[in-house]
Amino acid sequence: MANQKFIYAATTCVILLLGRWLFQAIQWRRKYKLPPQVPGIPIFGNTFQIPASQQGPWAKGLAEKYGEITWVFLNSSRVVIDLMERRAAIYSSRPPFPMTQGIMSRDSRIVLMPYNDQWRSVRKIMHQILSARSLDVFMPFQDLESKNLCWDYLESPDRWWSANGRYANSVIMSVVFGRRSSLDDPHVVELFETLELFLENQQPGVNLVDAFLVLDKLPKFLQWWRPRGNAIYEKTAHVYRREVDLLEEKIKNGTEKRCFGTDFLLTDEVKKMTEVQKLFVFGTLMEAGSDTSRVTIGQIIAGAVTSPDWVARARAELDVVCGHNAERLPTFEDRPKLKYISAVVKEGFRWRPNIAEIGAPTMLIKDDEYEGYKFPAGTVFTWNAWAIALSEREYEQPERFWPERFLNGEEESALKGHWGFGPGRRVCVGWKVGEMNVWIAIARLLYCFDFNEVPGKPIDTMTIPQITKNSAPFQVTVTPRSEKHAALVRRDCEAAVKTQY
Ligand code: HEM
Ligand SMILES: *[C@@H]1O[C@H](CO)[C@@H](O)[C@H](O)[C@H]1NC(C)=O
Ligand SMILES: CC(=O)N[C@H]1CO[C@H](CO)[C@@H](O)[C@@H]1O
Repeated sequence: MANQKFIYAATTCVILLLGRWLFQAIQWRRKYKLPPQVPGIPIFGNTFQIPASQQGPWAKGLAEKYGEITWVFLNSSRVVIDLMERRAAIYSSRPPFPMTQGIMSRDSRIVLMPYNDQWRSVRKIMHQILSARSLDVFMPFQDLESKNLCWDYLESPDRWWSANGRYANSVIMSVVFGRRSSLDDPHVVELFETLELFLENQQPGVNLVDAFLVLDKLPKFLQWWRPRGNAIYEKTAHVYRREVDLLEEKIKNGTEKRCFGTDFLLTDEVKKMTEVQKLFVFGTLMEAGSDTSRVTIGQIIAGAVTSPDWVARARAELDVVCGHNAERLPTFEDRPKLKYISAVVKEGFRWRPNIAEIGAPTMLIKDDEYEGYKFPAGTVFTWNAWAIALSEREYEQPERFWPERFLNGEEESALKGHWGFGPGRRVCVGWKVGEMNVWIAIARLLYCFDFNEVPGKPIDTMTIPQITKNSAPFQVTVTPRSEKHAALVRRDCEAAVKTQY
């Protein structure tokens, strides 16, 4: 009986709230002029029609059907530049996400923070460690860890995906915590699990309350998603806290290695933060710094397998610089002579936008007009990453992995010519570090290894899954280019594997 009463009360609340929301939505639509809307189920709009995965192709179809600006999706670079970059002052906030940001992140994940002082102060901290000035700090770690990566590809070719994850994670762990991570490190596995939980829950349509903010007004005990959100928060905080605790213990013991974390823990900024805010600064660096690089390296390998023509041209360049007989590994100093590799990396970021297939939503904070449309404050915008990257209006032969398109004198401007790191003021704060992670890894892997399709397991590059529970998103065989290349890896990479801190 009590149970029935509860359900009755909950249903009534939901109906009342949605009714009021619908009434307000109708009034609101009379006041503004919006681009064509996507037809959907009344009240629930498009939420239920957004597929749980493969949103990229879905959103591209949408963009083709409903014009240059849909309510949310900006489907050309021109419009992304006009709004999200030129008018960044009002297009850089985030809509509220009561589940993923509120409950799961205790309002402390920078990527979902509104455009406010809290965002500015966290962004500043991250910028200090990730910006161009600190590249000298990253480079030696990227050098060492990418040697370890080559070693793993040689010794455990079946675990190439875990090796990518270890590589990217170990670079950021070294800089932030002063410690390396090992292949199949359970802490790394768990970190990727918590990240995937976040990404999964961030998919449109997964959490009703994030699409219908009105549900957030339900009394807490009626919010059926809350216990699940709290459990995810606990798991996430535990994974972050474990690393921070370990570092603090080393500092207490006087056995720490100087790193970003040791400096950061002594700053005034950290003293102004709550414990949770502090954890999420560290946690975001670990998460954002690891997954994106492992995915991009994977995408480029998929590009190498499915269109080997460009690999031959990349190798020709590498061989001129490093020798035709596996004389030495490419290094960062070779960069001016390896323009083609820089173009390969840019093409990797463009070719199949990763993580943000449909961009990341930003919220307009002031009424605005653009090309005859009137947008109210609160409208949500996103750059339609997949649609733009694969549009013939933007790129010649967009579906082709074709590094030549970026051999245009701007090879070293990693942000130009694609939206892989996002637009405007919310642009990825770690773009330079991410780009260098991918660059040195790809230069060395292409020089030393062949990548081929596994017979009977062709790679469908349009549907490579983004959330894979720590297993490889596709299959590939990895073999050294020659016995000499294998010998080079053994000779030059073993010391890196043995290095400990
Ligand atoms: C290698 C490839 C990487 C790619 C493709 C990538 C991509 C992105 C994208 C698309 C966004 C959202 C941008 C927007 O909302 O407009 C983003 C944000 C962010 N990225 Fe990256 N990222 C990469 C590497 C990194 C690294 C290495 C770090 C840090 C160690 C990092 C930290 C962040 C942070 C903190 C944000 C949130 C920024 C904010 O909201 O102000 N990323 N990244
Ligand atoms: C710190 O010192 C204590 C006592 O000597 C020891 O048990 C602990 O393992 C040390 N912790 C670290 C992280 O080195
Ligand atoms: C890239 C893309 O899909 N562009 C479309 C954007 O919308 C206009 C209509 O306004 C279409 O003509 C484009 O094809």
